[in-house]
Amino acid sequence: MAETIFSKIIRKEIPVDIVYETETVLAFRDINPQAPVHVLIIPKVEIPKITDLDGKTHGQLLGELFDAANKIANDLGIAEDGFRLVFNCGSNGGQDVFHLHMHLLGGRKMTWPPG
Ligand code: DGP
Repeated sequence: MAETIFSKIIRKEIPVDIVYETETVLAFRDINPQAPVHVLIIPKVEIPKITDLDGKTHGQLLGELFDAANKIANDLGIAEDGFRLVFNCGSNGGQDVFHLHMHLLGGRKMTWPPG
């Protein structure tokens, strides 16, 4: 699959507000925030979507995405009140950018069911 805008963000060709970075993971504020805190947490390796994952190959990386979410939630002061993590997958899931990403949403009370 062709690379997405997130590859350019990883290469720092497009400026974003980075909140966390390691060798394998990048997290930055969403351009179209749906909550007071809305951060995208992505692997630097190109994986289009959830259905391209398998636990044996990607277990470590997935753990690092969740570690990042916990650290960012703490750093941005939303850990105690709670937050929501979302992976959209495919067109019915509402995925627009086909580079795996976790949405971290917080700073307000979330509603359920999601739209
Ligand atoms: P999804 O619909 O799950 O594929 O979410 C993609 C998100 O990516 C969407 O909330 C907007 C965000 N996004 C797309 N392009 C950019 C960009 O250039 N910069 C930033 N910061 N976010 C972007």
